[in-house]
Amino acid sequence: MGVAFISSPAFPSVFLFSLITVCLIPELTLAAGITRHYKFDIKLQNVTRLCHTKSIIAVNGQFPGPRIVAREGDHLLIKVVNHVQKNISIHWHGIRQLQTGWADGPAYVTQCPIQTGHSYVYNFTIVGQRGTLFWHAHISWLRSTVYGPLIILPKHGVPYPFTKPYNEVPIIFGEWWNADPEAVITQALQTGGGPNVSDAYTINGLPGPLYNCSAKDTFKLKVKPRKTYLLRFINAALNDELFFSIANHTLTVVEADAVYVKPFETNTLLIAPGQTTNVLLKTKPNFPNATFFMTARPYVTGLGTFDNSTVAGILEYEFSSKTKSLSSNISIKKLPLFKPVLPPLNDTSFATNFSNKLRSLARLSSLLMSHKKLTSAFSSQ
Ligand SMILES: *[C@@H]1O[C@H](CO)[C@@H](O)[C@H](O)[C@H]1NC(C)=O
Ligand SMILES: *[C@@H]1O[C@H](CO)[C@@H](O)[C@H](O)[C@H]1NC(C)=O
Ligand SMILES: *[C@@H]1O[C@H](CO)[C@@H](O)[C@H](O)[C@H]1NC(C)=O
Ligand SMILES: *[C@@H]1O[C@H](CO)[C@@H](O)[C@H](O)[C@H]1NC(C)=O
Ligand SMILES: *[C@@H]1O[C@H](CO)[C@@H](O)[C@H](O)[C@H]1NC(C)=O
Ligand SMILES: *[C@@H]1O[C@H](CO)[C@@H](O)[C@H](O)[C@H]1NC(C)=O
Ligand SMILES: *[C@@H]1O[C@H](CO)[C@@H](O)[C@H](O)[C@H]1NC(C)=O
Ligand SMILES: *[C@@H]1O[C@H](CO)[C@@H](O)[C@H](O)[C@H]1NC(C)=O
Ligand SMILES: *[C@@H]1O[C@H](CO)[C@@H](O)[C@H](O)[C@H]1NC(C)=O
Ligand SMILES: *[C@@H]1O[C@H](CO)[C@@H](O)[C@H](O)[C@H]1NC(C)=O
Ligand SMILES: *[C@@H]1O[C@H](CO)[C@@H](O)[C@H](O)[C@H]1NC(C)=O
Ligand SMILES: [Cu+2]
Repeated sequence: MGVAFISSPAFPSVFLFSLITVCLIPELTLAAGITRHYKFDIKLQNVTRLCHTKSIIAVNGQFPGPRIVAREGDHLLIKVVNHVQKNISIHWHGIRQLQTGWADGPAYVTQCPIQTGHSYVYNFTIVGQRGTLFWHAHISWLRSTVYGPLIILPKHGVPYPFTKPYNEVPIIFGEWWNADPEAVITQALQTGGGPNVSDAYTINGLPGPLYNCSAKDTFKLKVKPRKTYLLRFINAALNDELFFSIANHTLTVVEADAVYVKPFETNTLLIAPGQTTNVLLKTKPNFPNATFFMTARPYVTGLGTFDNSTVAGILEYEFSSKTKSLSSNISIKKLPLFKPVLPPLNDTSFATNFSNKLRSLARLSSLLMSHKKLTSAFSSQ
């Protein structure tokens, strides 16, 4: 839209610009958000995966950690209390931190880490962002267990620019090590070799039925037919880009990194570590007498060793009460029913295609959004 102003005659463009400035600024200042308070107690927690019980560092006894939910324009005050024998800091991944750089969180970059027995209050405002982001520890490899969703809803009264979802579900990818991840990175730094790879990928902390001793730790997404679900994807894996797909279902990408994108359909997502994306899932019109696998595994082209395993979760249609008895018979034992086909681990053409599409549609959408804002500001005069 900048181009349109430049190409119009000088006087009207100056006039239009000042008019827009006049009507946009009050909008920005009046829509002040509320202050939301959270407390994060960082403690040890026993967790068992793949038949290994470990003491991990976790927030408020939860793995993955608690959800932060706020609206665009809200202020967040998050008190982080460190009860463990490690220095720690929390990064609010993707938050722009306009004029609050010290609240960003990377240890030794924007702050000294929070030491054992100490606390720190992160104080920042969410400006001009809405969608899904996440938070995680930002020192050494503590982010392997210290992470959780940061959900930013649009301002009050502002709808999503897509079908209102029936339900919203965060889907967080992570990695699980049977060993202590701190020992893994310490060893790698000492030897100079690549760090040992993870033993599993996880969906919402659960490795799923394709790993040994893991079927009971499977993420299940229970859905009703003929509904639209908003899936809030977060890749909190340490270093791996991941392909993801749900058997027999198409996904519609509507947002990436807290920026709306012009919606596009795909059977497979590619999500880089640290990236987030919102996706609509339209469920089938009739209850299919089946469950569906959703799987993720990495996209890799390098030569080093990597975790090439596959995490699976299950998409399950909820039965009506009439068929309840049948529902109890559909168990993990009867799997697999339908499995998605993911691209080969080294499918660079898919990866390039997907990233280019995402980037160009995000740019297009932000142009359209700002154009819409300007025209509505103008027509309201
Ligand atoms: C974890 O398990 C160990 C060994 O069973 C136990 O001593 C410890 O208290 C547990 N820690 C927590 C936080 O529950
Ligand atoms: C913890 O942080 C303090 C302050 O930055 C530093 O002096 C200390 O060496 C750190 N401890 C460890 C184990 O890194
Ligand atoms: C948070 O920051 C705002 C603005 O910078 C300030 O007015 C407020 O007092 C701070 N709150 C706390 C609890 O530090
Ligand atoms: C890394 O893997 C090697 C080979 O399997 C093993 O000997 C070593 O103990 C592992 N390191 C850690 C920290 O688990
Ligand atoms: C699972 O266990 C079986 C039998 O113990 C073994 O052959 C197989 O390699 C294991 N699979 C994985 C993924 O660890
Ligand atoms: C799922 O897809 C497979 C392979 O394309 C097809 O054979 C099967 O009928 C589909 N099932 C459902 C319930 O859509
Ligand atoms: C649903 O599956 C059950 C168990 O596999 C089968 O007995 C039943 O006939 C199926 N119903 C339909 C409508 O396909
Ligand atoms: C995964 O990696 C292991 C160990 O490097 C290798 O033996 C196996 O063939 C690989 N599997 C796939 C599907 O690439
Ligand atoms: C469920 O399974 C049990 C035993 O496995 C069987 O007795 C029962 O008839 C099944 N119910 C349905 C509705 O298929
Ligand atoms: C991808 O890996 C396969 C083996 O799994 C290999 O045959 C193929 O050449 C690789 N493609 C690229 C572009 O590296
Ligand atoms: C790349 O995207 C184009 C346009 O969306 C599509 O026609 C083509 O099949 C895609 N190629 C791959 C390898 O996915
Ligand atoms: Cu981060």
